[in-house]
This record gives sequence, structure tokens and C-alpha cells, in this order.
Amino acid sequence: MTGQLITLEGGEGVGKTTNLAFIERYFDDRGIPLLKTREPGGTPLGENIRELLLQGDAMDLKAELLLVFAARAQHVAAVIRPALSVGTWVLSDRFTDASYAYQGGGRGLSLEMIETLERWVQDMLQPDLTLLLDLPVETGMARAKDRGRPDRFESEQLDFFERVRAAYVGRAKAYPQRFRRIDASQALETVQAQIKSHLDAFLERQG
Ligand code: Z5A
Repeated sequence: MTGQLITLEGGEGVGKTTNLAFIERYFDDRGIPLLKTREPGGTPLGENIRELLLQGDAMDLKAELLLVFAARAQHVAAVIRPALSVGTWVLSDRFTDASYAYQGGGRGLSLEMIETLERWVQDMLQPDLTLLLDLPVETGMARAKDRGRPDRFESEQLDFFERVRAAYVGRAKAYPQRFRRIDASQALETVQAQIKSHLDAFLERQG
């Protein structure tokens, strides 16, 4: 059996890092081999590109989009496809939905261009399950504010994050088969109970 690709998405301060650890434990407890990875990043080249994207100087928006997909091309070829082909499940902290949300929604770049890059880099590869942690932008920004010096994305303003959120929610509606939207404004135990019930249902579907 080939592995399954699960992605975790959401805007600023939604609690991805906190919940990734919970998801890892969930698979560990069931003895399912899981490779945890992230975007931008996941490979030595991707981690270098991540540094440029998060900490680098101001950049042209098209350069930003191409860097995100350059990191993804390496990630898909060197990490994700090889793992899936030997039956290892992959959990990625962000994937292409983030490009639609941040570069498409946030930056206002052409969705057609993102689709073209997506097809070129991924061919038919799509996540099997996407967990979207969703909460009001002000709540997320308040949760994230104690994190030290903000990076290039964290320095953006409220309206940018509103567009990011709207783009994520739009994609969740457009792809209901793979998206599960979780209300991340609830208490952590409630959020994690919802994540567990989506993972239980997903595992059941695999048979
Ligand atoms: N990016 C892009 O533009 N295009 C792309 O294609 C891709 C990425 C792939 C880095 O992402 C940037 O890359 C990202 C978009 C861009 N920029 N932003 N913003 P990242 O995923 O590495 O960075 P991040 O968004 O900052 O994620 P994070 O580190 O996982 O942060 P988080 O979601 O805020 O998670 P957290 O640290 O677990 O939670 C924040 C706080 O909330 C923390 O104090 C928790 O204890 C608290 N928390 C968590 N859950 C709860 C609940 N339920 N109640 C109360 N408090 C909670």
C-alpha cells in the first residue's frame, strides 16, 4: 500500500506546532510509520530557501512564489514521493494550500500561475487529508505576538491575514473531500478531540 499524505494548514497563531506533536503521537500510538516534515523546508535546499523567505530582505512577489515552489519541487522529489512509495505516511506542516492562501490570497498573485506551478511540480500529487486549523485573525495574532522578532510574513498586517484566512476557507469549501476545517479558537483539548475524530474516520476509510 502506498502511504498517505496528510497536511496541516492555517494562518497566524492557529496552533500548528502544538497540534503537530499531538498528531505525531496519534500515529506513534497506532504503530503507523510517519514522516514529519514541513514547508517551506523539509530538505537541506528547502531549509536554505526557507531562511531566505522568512528572514531575507524584501523580495519581488514573483520571486517569493518561485522560491516557495523551488523548495517544494525538491521536497516532493527527494522526500515526499520516496516515502509514499514505500508505504510511509507523510505529515507535512503546510503544503501547496499555503501558496494559494499566502501568495494567492495574501499577496494577490494569479491563481492560474499557482495552478500551473502546482501541476508542473506535483503532477497529480495532492494531499489525501488536509486539516485546516481556523480561527479569527485577531485571536491568532494575539496568540502569536509573544514569539520574538517577527519574520517577513509575521510582520504583515491584519488585512493580509484576513485574505489568507478567506483563501484557506475558500479552498476548504472547494475541496470538501480532503479538507477538514477545525475551529481552532476552542480549548486545546476540544481542538485535539476534533483532530482525533477526523484521523479516526480517515484511518477507518483506509480499511
Ligand atoms: N508560506 C508561504 O507563504 N507559502 C507557502 O507555500 C508555504 C509557507 C508552504 C512559515 O510558516 C511561513 O511560510 C508562513 C507562511 C509561509 N508564515 N506565516 N505566518 P510556518 O508554518 O513555519 O510558521 P507559522 O505560521 O508561524 O506556524 P507555527 O510556528 O506552527 O505557529 P502556530 O500555528 O502559531 O503554532 P503554535 O506556536 O503552536 O501556537 C501559537 C500559540 O498559541 C502558542 O503559544 C500555543 O501555546 C497557543 N495555542 C495553541 N493552541 C491553542 C488553543 N487551542 N487555545 C489557546 N492557545 C493555544
